Order: sequence, then C-alpha cells, then structure tokens
Amino acid sequence: MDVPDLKPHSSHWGVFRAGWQGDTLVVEPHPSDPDPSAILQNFPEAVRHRARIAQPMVRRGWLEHGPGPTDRRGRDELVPVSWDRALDLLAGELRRVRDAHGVEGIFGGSYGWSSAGRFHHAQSQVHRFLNIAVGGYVRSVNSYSAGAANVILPHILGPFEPVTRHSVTWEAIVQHTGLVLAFGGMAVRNSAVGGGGVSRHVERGAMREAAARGCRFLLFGPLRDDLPQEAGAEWVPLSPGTDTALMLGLAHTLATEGLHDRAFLDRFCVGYPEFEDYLLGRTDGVAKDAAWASAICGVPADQIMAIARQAAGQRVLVTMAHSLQRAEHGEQPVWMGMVLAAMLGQIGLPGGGFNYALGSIAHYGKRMVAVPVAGLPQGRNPVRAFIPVARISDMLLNPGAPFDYNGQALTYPDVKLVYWAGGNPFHHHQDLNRLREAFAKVDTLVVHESAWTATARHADIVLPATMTLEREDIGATTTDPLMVAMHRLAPPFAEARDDYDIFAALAERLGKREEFTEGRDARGWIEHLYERTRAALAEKNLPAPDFETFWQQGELEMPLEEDTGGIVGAFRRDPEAAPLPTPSGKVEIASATIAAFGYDDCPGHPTWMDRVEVPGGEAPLWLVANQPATRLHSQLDFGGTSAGSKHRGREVMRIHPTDAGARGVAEGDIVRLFNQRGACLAAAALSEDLMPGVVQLPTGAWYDPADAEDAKPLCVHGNPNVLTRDAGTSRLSQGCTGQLTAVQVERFTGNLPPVKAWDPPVG
Ligand code: PGD
Repeated sequence: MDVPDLKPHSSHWGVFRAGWQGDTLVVEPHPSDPDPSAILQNFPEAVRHRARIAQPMVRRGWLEHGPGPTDRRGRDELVPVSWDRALDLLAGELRRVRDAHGVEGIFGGSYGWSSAGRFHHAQSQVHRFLNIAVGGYVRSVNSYSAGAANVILPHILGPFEPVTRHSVTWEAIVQHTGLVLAFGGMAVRNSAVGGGGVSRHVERGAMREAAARGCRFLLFGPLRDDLPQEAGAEWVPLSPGTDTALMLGLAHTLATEGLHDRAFLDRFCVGYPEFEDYLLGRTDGVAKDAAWASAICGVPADQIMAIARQAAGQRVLVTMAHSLQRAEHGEQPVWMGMVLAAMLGQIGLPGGGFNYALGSIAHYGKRMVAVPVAGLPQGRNPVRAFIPVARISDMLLNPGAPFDYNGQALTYPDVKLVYWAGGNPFHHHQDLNRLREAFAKVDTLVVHESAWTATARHADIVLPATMTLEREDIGATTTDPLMVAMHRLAPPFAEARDDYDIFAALAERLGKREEFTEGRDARGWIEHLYERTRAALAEKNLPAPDFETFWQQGELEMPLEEDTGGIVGAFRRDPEAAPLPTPSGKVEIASATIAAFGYDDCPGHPTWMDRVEVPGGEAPLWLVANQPATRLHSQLDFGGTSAGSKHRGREVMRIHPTDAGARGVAEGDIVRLFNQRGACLAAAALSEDLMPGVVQLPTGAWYDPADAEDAKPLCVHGNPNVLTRDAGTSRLSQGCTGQLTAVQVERFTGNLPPVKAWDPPVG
C-alpha cells in the first residue's frame, strides 16, 4: 500500500492529519497532542457512510399540499428533487413567509455545534444569510451547555466568557493548588472537545502533575469516573442534583467554626450577612448544617465537616461541571460554588478560587491567544424577539404566551418557518415526543444536514451539506495555540454542497447574492478571514506569513497572553482599580438585582429548593444523561469509534449491580428505560463506578422510533431525550434541564426491533 499523503485538518475534538490509503481514510492526531481523542477515528467510516444525505429532498405532503401545520413530519415519504427545484421552492417559501408574517415569522436560532472551521461554521452561515438576504429572524440566546450559568454569572461575578475562559489555568493548578473541590468532576471525555478545535489535550497530564506535587482532588458526584485516574481523586458519592445542599453544609461548618475569611468577605464581596442569615437558619428556622446537608445529599455529616476544616487555610480551587447547572434550579450550584470559594477567601488567587466549568470543555484553563482569530461577520438582525435556546417547544406550542427571562416579561413569537443548519434538535432538546408536536405546528421546517439525523428526517425541505473533510477552512479559537489550515481531504459526497454555496444560490434568488457573498468564493473568504490575524501579528512585529505560506505550512503557532487570572485576578490584586463588572463591582453573594426580579425559583442568594423531578413511585431511579465519550454530542454517531461502543446496536446504559440484580438484569441484556414521557431501549452494563439508585445513559444515539406513526414511539437505539423533562432551570435563565431525569428500568423481553437510525429513508 502507498504511504498516504497526509494533509492538515481540524475538528472540535482534535487537530489531525489525514490522507487516503487506497479506499481508506487514514487519520493521525497532531504529533504534539499529548492525549488525542479516540473520537478522531469516527472520520474514516463516516466519510462515505450510507447515513450521508445524497440529494435534496422534499416531504411529499409539503409538495402536494403546500406549507402548513401537520403531524406528518417524520412520517411522510421524502421525495428526491433537483437542486434547482429545491432552491426555487425554498426561496419562494422564504418570500411567502416574510411577506405574510414578516421576518418575525422565521426562527433561525439554528443552535448546534456545526463543525470546527470558522468560515463554514453552519450557524454563522445561516445567521448571515437570514440577516443579509432575508432581513432578519427570531434568534435564540445562550446555550444548551450552560444556559443557567450564562445568565447568572454576569450578575454575581462577571460576563460568562472572561470568567470561564480567562480564569485559572492548568499551569497555575500544577504550580499552586493544594486542594481541588471538583463538583461533578472534570471528565476528560468532556475536555476532549472545544468549539473551533483543540491541538493539545492537556487536562489529564496537568492533573497527573498536580497530584504528583501533592495537590489533592475530591470528586463530588454520582459517577466515580468523572475525574481521570491520573488525578488520584477521592470519590465522595453524592446524590444527583444535591451539590447546593452539600456546599451549604460545608459553608455552615466554615461559618460556625470561624473558618471563613471575613476580611475577604468584607472587602471583596457584597451580601454575605444576608446569606449568612439564611445559612444559619435565622430567616427560615433551618440551619443548613452538615446533618441537614447529609440528609439531602447522602454524604455523611462527619465527612462534610472534615472536608470544610481541611479546605480552610490552603489554596483551594472550586470547579463545577457544566452538567450541574443543566438541571432544575441549575443557577444554584453555580452561585453556591462561587460563594464557597469566597468564604474560603480564595477568589482571584493563583490556582485558587472558583473556575466555573473548568474541565467541562477544552477551552477553559488555557491562556488566551493574543491576536484576534477568524470569525464570519453575521450582519445585523433587526428583530428583537428571541427565546432562551431551550424554550423552543414552548415557543412553537404557545405562540403569544408570556414567559419570564432574566428580569424581563417576554412573549413567545408566532413562528411559521424554522431554518436549521449545523444542529440536531432531535439530539439536543428534551422530551422529544413533545418536540415532535411542536414541529408539527409550523408551516415549514428547513434543514441542511450532512447525514440523516432525525432532525433531517422531520424536515419539509432537506438540503445535503458537505462535511468538514470536504471543504477548505481555517480552524481556530481564542484559547488554542494553533491556527490550522484545514485542507480538503475528500470530494463532496454525491450531490452535497457547502452551506455557503447553498446560501449564495438562495441569496441570488432573493436578489441579494452580491451582498451575501461580497464577491468572494469560499477560498476568497478564507484568505480574507486569515488577513485579520496576519495583520494583527504584523502589528505586534511577530512572524506574519502571507496566506499562501500559512496554507503550505498547514498551521501557525499563535502568541499567547500572560497568565494573569483575567478580570477576577485583576480584581483580587486591586479591587478599586479593577472592579468586577457586576452591579456592585464586587463578588455578589447576595444579588439585589436578582432579588428584585421576585422569582420564587431563583431568590436573591443561593438557596436549596425542592425539585419537581425526583425519583419515586413508578420512576424510582435517577437517570444521568451526560455527554458521550465516543462522539461529540450526536455527531458521526455512525463513525467507527461511536458504532464500536454500542452493544447489539444499542447505546450502553450503566447500572449498579444492586439495581440490576433487583430487576433481573444481567450484563449485556437489552433493557427498556421509561417514564411518563417516553421510553427507549439500551444495552445494560453493570458497574460499581456509579451510585446505587443511579443509571447513566449518554446523549447522542440518534433517535430511532420503532413505529413513527405512534404518538409516543419506543426509541429502539437509546436516545435519553425521549425521557427527559422539557422545563427551564428557573424563571431567571430558562436553561436546559436535560441532565437528570427520574426513570424506571426493566429487562426487555419482546422481539428486539432493528436499529434503522443510520439507514437513509427510502426516496
Ligand atoms: P450535535 O450533535 O453537535 O449536537 O447539541 P447539537 O445540536 O450541537 O449537532 C450538530 C449537527 O450539525 C450534527 O447533526 C452534524 O451532522 C451537523 N453538522 C456538522 N457540520 C455541519 C455543517 O458544516 N453543515 C451542516 N449543515 N451541518 C453540519 C448539543 C447540545 O445538546 C449541547 S451543546 C449540550 S451541552 C446539551 N447536553 C445535553 C445533556 O447533557 N443531556 C441531555 N439530556 N441533553 C443534552 N442536550 C444538549
């Protein structure tokens, strides 16, 4: 066999080089990546897989009866059409909706991770197209990742990006940290990915080095493997969703034993006295002491007190996985984690304090790139209406209904056309049976996809998009030291086209081609976007190769900023000169702003509140629906690493041997998970790495209804979002709560239905 000619490329899960050896794509991680992700090996099988979409298709009912609400989405046949026909139909429909309902009738939030290249980033493309060629759209705000944190952090500590990306670095942890209190852990399957690309996966090595120096890691959570072995962590099993109670218990010991840093609280914070009244039970008669916390979270009271005593007086870092706030009252653990770090007097010290979401994604804990990196300008959107991203079903089911968000009383817009490119709501949203009902309400659902996800199958118009390997692009992000020249590695699959070319052709039909393209083809845009970085490098008198040189080199090492601890570090060094951008300029332990909103589900200081969704009765187990280790979200579910991790074609659910025994479930059995909202199949794996009473099924297996005609079909593949509850974290942020759900599990004894998720629909 010939030795393949390897070319550089990048993905959200790693920078790599790839080339063809005969018919096989060979993928090799970047040589300087110390801990490359196995997800890279999804590419070889994926690139020509039968799950790819070959040609434009239109739902038969839409073709024959025109646009309008219908429950036939995901049920009707899809009909192949030519590109010209598809584009003419779609341009006509965009015009119809705009003329009849205004651009407020178009939802273009199009949430999703898309791919790593900064020019072909589908979400940026669709936003630019809708702004420039159509005139605007209803957008979504925040993310499924961090919906609650996005909103609460600016009230209490500072804007989301600076206090997450530009905060405590792994370098500082290796050097300074004595104790890491890791709520929800820092699983390397999560830090394996980062939007825009990751050239060096440093987390595992950093934890190994810190532990070798003597840094201690405590993992609080229901899953033992949420920290890598290299951290040498002590696992403190914690009932899902009770971190706020545990932290209150720790805080109570600090306060009552005089271990809290009063000088820090006085000088750098507001609201501690008010919070202390609640903590000690002066306001509600309930002291949040270790015994109180223990009864809720399951950690013995003695252990809670011992941890608090050990934490006081040393360099402590509180970290918190995104997943904690992806749950009912998700704002509370974020707020309370910060308060705990404040009581320990650690905020802003090197390697200490609070780094929200460190380890949840590759972007955090790194130094910032010192020059701007590429990003596609998206034009201006004149539409004011928006939704918090996870409220999509509520919006479509209740047009005109009021809702609360971050102090604003808002109304759901009346959407007629939904446009999606680069995301998979049938992966990311909760209560998928409800989502199907919601999508039945619109006139038209348009989807650009490279593969037959359930979202593509539910569309009225499906346009086949190229995948990243089939395009040239630039891979870059503000926290990775490499800018990557992403070379094309394969020709487009069948009739697939780049999102950009699709939008340019639609813009032409809408009389806006020149405005949309600015006269550039894709290569012209990439050169244009590169120029911004090149000019900034030249201005700093740093090596600034021209585009051709960069392209031939394949990558460019970017200068990095000093490790200063960001705005929080600057505030700690001089709070008067560098106040925090919060209303008080200080750390807000209690927030007058939030209190003034008057939300019963998000009061003015961290608070433990009872939850609606808890195990019991017919759903006695907690389901943790977390991120998969074998793919990014649902992307390339059909690739080699992802497919290879399934058992009998199903996603694998972990269960404690005690719970399995009680149900007669043995290793490898197919089980049915169910609750009042839906049901799915999965393969059981018995494990003592999770607490009794907890099962774990990662997200990302493509939704695969046994019978699409059913109102609540059984998903035969293992998508947990058929079970999850579709409700916001609170009236403050309305974030996604998909992480935790109450379910029952039983052995599946019926005839095993085949998995057809990756088979193209018959056209
Ligand atoms: P992806 O699977 O990445 O999931 O949700 P998201 O929608 O981002 O979807 C991206 C889609 O874009 C894929 O189908 C891929 O094929 C397509 N795509 C990739 N590149 C291109 C391109 O160039 N052009 C086009 N047109 N398409 C492209 C992720 C979301 O899920 C997130 S961020 C989180 S953190 C949430 N996590 C959870 C959770 O923890 N628990 C539950 N229950 N649910 C969750 N959902 C959320």
